[in-house]
Amino acid sequence: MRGAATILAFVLALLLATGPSRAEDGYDLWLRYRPLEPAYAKEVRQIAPALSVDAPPGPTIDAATAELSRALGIWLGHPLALVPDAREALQLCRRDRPCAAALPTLRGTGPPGSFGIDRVGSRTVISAADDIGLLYGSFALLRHIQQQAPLNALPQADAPRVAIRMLDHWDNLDGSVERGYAGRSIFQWWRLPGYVDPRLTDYARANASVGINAVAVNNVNAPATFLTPRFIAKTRALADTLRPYGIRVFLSARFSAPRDLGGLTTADPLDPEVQRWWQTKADEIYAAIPDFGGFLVKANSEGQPGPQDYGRSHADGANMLARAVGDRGIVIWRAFVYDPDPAVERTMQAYNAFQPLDGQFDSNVVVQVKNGPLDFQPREPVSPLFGAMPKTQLGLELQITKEYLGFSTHLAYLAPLFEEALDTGGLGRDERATLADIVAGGPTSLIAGIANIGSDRNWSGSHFDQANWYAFGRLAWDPTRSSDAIAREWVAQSFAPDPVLIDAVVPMMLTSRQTVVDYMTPLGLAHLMGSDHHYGPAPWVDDLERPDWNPVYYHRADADGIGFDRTAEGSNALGQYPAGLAKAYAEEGDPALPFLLWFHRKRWDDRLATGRTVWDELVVRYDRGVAGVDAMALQWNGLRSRFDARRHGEVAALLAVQQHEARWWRDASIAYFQSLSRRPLPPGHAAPPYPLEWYRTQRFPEAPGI
Ligand code: BDP
Repeated sequence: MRGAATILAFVLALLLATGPSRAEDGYDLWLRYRPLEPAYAKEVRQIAPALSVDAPPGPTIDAATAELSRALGIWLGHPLALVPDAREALQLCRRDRPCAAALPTLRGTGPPGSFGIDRVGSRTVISAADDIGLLYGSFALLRHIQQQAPLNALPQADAPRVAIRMLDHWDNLDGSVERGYAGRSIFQWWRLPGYVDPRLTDYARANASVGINAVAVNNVNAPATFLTPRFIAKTRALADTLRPYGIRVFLSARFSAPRDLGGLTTADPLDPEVQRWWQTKADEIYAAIPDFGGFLVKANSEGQPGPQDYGRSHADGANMLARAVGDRGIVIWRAFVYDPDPAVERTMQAYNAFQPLDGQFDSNVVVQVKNGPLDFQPREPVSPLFGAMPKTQLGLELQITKEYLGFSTHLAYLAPLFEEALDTGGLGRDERATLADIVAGGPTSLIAGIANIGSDRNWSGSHFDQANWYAFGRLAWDPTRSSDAIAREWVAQSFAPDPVLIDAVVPMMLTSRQTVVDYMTPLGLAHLMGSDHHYGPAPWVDDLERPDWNPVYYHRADADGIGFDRTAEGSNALGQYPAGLAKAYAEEGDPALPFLLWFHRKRWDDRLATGRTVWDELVVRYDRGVAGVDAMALQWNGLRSRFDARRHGEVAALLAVQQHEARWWRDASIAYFQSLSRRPLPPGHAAPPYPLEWYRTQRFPEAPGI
């Protein structure tokens, strides 16, 4: 009878979960808490039949309790009971409480947010030194259960390796999102502070579930309006909503604010009045938001004001703001800058501007460097600044939104891109140190990602783009995690813990970024996208204001050959790297040739390690990219029965768009490069269906994200 009742309850739960009221629209992200296999559910009921809390009451404990109740309420088949007696219960145990005395080891001690999960007799104990550790531990337990991972593997401990794990929203005052492909901004500035969209609590839950603990809520290209009292009140409402989830709020600050708002005639960082203005402004913000994270600044870049307007250095500007903030927070100063002299090679400009300033930044300044020296391309070598500023706290900036990788229409799982950067070794004085080593550790260590989150029901514009938000958080917490392991846990939680499904989808995800590289920017090419909106191919563009904004600047193709000579004979950007890494980057013996045309100029007929000529290899790569998308679409369509209809159909529709656009990229690029190379296509490779002129005249003024 009991067995029958259990099965009935399971079937009912399944019906409830999959019925029309719970259609899978992606809103729940990876926090779906769907019914478990009956045998596994039974084990879960044994290890967590009720909840007991030994921690002082507070909003973060409430958040943990609410999350556990939400999930276990489904899995137990009845509401989770809160019990005072911890025997036979799941327990939240703060380590300064009596409950900790019985813990076998002090597992999970470490920086803020560290936690342990132990079985102690018949208790399951999530323990931590702070409330946020208890919340993170709760999410870790739920992640484990959602994957139906063995419960005897539960003793676990985890500690973040990076202190500040941050999302940068490029969200504007008017609700638009720069480089946003998932709808409007989730921050409804006009309705704040009176009305805070309940959706923001779900946003906070999702972030906390992967360890994200900081957000900059406005675009780096921000007007000073965000620093007015009206907007400080709005930001405070956001901070109050996010705080229980351990998330601190930052604001992008416009460097000219003392002039724009304060009526001063200058924003010179060495001017005492300017310094006073920022000090007063910082005090005003901290009075409203005591745990305000600090300022994020884009200065002297793409038209933004900065200290160089007054003949001062980036260090002068950053330190002035850092002193206004004091020990209450930090200043994140972006290294994405341009040299006023466009004759300086583009990829060398940030290094030239910042490396000489090493040692001049105050201790609460973090210099935030994009992963590559150019601009979030599908593939770039690592920025040479990493390792070259040992006396400066450097943070890593990644782009989660796919400005240059097909918006939210193309399937590209970005963890392999992030991982490729993080695993790069030979950057610092210690040859063995990787980028992950350089970035991790210390109280102001920072990894930031440009968010891909918007008002779309599914948050990220497509279901697979949720994986990039997820993977970013998991890697920011521990930059040594593998992209494969992250994909596996994401698929299990977001779709189902079904090994057949996981083994089919994960390889697809893992190759998807290389596929994009192949059909957009093969062999180390970069920046071939349409002007401004960056949608689609435009390798022919040569008329923009600065030479280094033009695609022709980057590929340098002509009748003789293609590629950018960045060796000692050329711009010598290679010289900005330590010798070992420079040698690896210049390597031409490996048939993968990831950076061939980034560092070398080649003649069309030069023979490569693949055995083909440069021209033939280029064509082969474009076609490999197209074939890669076709393979994904085929694989996905064959999996229909394993997925809910709605999400399967939405992904299939986007893959069809990607098939179309990959061909467009391939055809336009080949048509253009062939007009220069004048070589025939290798046998078996089809000619583009339209003449070059057709591709050149396509216009997309309505493309999103500008
Ligand atoms: C570029 C984007 C631009 C950003 C800029 C930045 O196209 O929208 O403002 O980066 O990072 O890639 O500041």
